[in-house]
Amino acid sequence: MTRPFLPQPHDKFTFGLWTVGNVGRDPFGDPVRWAMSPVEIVHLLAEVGAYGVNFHDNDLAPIDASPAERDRIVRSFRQALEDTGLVVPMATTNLFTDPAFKDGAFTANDPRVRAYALQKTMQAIDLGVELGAQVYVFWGGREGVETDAAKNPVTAIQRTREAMNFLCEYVQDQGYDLRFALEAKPNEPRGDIYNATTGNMLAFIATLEHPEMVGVNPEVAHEQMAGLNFLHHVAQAWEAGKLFHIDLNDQAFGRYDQDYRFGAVNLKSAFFLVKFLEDVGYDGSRHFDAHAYRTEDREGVKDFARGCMRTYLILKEKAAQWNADREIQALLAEINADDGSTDAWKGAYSRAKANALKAASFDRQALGARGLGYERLDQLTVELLLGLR
Ligand code: GCO
Ligand code: MN
Ligand code: MN
Repeated sequence: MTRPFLPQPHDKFTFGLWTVGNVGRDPFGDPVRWAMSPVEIVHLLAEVGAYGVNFHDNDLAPIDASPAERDRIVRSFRQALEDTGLVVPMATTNLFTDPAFKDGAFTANDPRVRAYALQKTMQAIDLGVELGAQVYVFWGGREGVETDAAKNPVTAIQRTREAMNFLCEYVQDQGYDLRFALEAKPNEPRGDIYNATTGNMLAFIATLEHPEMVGVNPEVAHEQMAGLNFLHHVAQAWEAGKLFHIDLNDQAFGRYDQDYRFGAVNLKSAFFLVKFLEDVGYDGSRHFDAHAYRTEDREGVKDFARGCMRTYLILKEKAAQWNADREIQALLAEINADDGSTDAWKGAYSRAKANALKAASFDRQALGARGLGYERLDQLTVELLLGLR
């Protein structure tokens, strides 16, 4: 059980500056850890074996940094990347911390805030691309409301579309090789956030002027906090060719935004998620958007980061074991057995097929009486996860 499960570059494990750099502030308590500089964070991530580091514009340079200060910070960050070999696959904009964004950014009622948000995003895109990012994440942190008296939700959708169309054109105009990934979240920090689920985002993307440039960045905790099945959202995104990025963490249903270590709460869901990503051959970043418990010091933060990657790799091995397990596969074959008796009605519609199907007879009672063996299948899965197979 002490096998290393060492992360490799091809695993594409990434962390945000804001994740391992989280100082443990919460609505009730002050920071419990010293803030690390971006350079220190890069070295910590290299030490634990991560492949890449992502950032919000203001994780790197404070919002009020002078141009000279900003250049100095970017230079030292770039040097740290060179020294460690870490890459920057993704970047994003902080459109939620500053009080200017208290009513949202692209959906704010004040047109000056909306213009400022576009300006800030273009500058952050420039910075991200400069450091190598190929995916740009949009998480609508404060794009929402506490009261629907404040804003018509249709207006919010239209404003978001206008902003995304503008920014897609900006990227094309600059000749950047960059794709956008929209990240849904149902609530927190706003009472309700627009485009609350990955499914909402997928429907929204189809209404954009350059839908091919835009995909999603689903996050485990975000669907789970709404009581939804995260895997099903990821699967829909994948099937639509829109899984551009993924945020891995964990979360108990009905709680505050917990951002726990990957696999810390819902191990079985984490297993099926890893199995899905590996089975379909998802080759984007596995980004851990989580942070260490507030109880942890610097060593505990490393334990947290190593734990995220280690759990992923263990589950990946379990997935391979599941796929190779004779009993499980035999059950699956039985469950999916097809005696060919319905072949004549399969596939695309034709009037002849429809008429033949309408005339066919089925033994409804036999269909209903058949046991499917899912109890056994699930128990085998549980025992495999518990190390008994
Ligand atoms: C959250 C979000 C953020 C975003 C980040 C990158 O719940 O706060 O998950 O961590 O992922 O802003 O876009
Ligand atoms: Mn989150
Ligand atoms: Mn996230």
